[in-house]
Amino acid sequence: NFRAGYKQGTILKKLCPVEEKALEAISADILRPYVPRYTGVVEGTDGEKYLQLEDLLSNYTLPCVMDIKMGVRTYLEDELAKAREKPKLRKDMYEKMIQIDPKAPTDAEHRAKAVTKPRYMVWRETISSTATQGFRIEGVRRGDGTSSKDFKTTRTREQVLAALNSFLQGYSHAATRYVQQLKSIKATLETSTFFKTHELIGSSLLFVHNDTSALVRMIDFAKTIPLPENVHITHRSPWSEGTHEDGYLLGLENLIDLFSVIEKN
Ligand code: 4IP
Ligand code: ADP
Ligand code: MN
Repeated sequence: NFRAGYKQGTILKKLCPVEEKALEAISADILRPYVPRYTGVVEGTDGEKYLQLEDLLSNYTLPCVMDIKMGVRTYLEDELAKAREKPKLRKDMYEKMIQIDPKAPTDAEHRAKAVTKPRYMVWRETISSTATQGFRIEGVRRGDGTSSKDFKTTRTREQVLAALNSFLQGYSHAATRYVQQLKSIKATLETSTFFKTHELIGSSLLFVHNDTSALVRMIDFAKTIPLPENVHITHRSPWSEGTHEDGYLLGLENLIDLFSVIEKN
């Protein structure tokens, strides 16, 4: 999905029209400083189209990196409707499910050796912190170059706090900077036209730090879509089908709270 950019300080991400539209809208919104700079569509050496984005890691050698997926819901309402009309059975998702918990599928799902996408996505949301806290840790890369995606069952506040503490271990300056930047992001979201008019599904916050600096940026707008006309969301209330609520602010507030706890220790 990603390749090295042609220009120093940029990377290329495989073009997705939904994400292209979102990045264009963000370029004209007050959210712009909190998103990697977007400098248009370019063709890769493979002939495919790519979004040219600021490389958030270009000023760092061996940075610590953490991807946190935001929101209480990770699939589009559209995907739910499609799965109901024309259920598509996913063997790959069944396999991912039993690798984590062999008892998770129902008897019928075991017989089919397959599950639908919403079924898998909802299950992932409930075994992680997504459903209750509005975010989940997707992966981290540590300063020693090792990385881990082993957070699928990191669910409770205590478990998340332990994982965040471990990410920040040895970088005592970073927690304060993260708290400050998350608070600016929250304040900006609360007045952003883009945020008012879109639901943000499957979008992440990317945390990057080393010994001397730390940054947080909003990334991944492949499932960030305009809200239907006359639909307004709080980004905080629980979701039920038709509301389009995404839980982004709920997750952001919980994250600010957790980083504040770490900052004070
Ligand atoms: C993945 O599940 C992630 O949720 C992907 O989202 C999602 O892609 C995949 O759906 C799903 O299989 P695991 O993380 O448990 O492996 P992301 O790319 O944001 O991490 P979408 O396209 O929904 O974002 P499929 O349908 O692409 O397999
Ligand atoms: P996908 O839609 O394939 O999930 P994302 O946009 O979520 O892609 O990015 C996946 C990973 O790539 C992130 O977790 C991060 O580590 C890295 N990444 C994404 N955007 C950038 C960027 N602008 N600069 C540096 N790394 C990035
Ligand atoms: Mn992603």
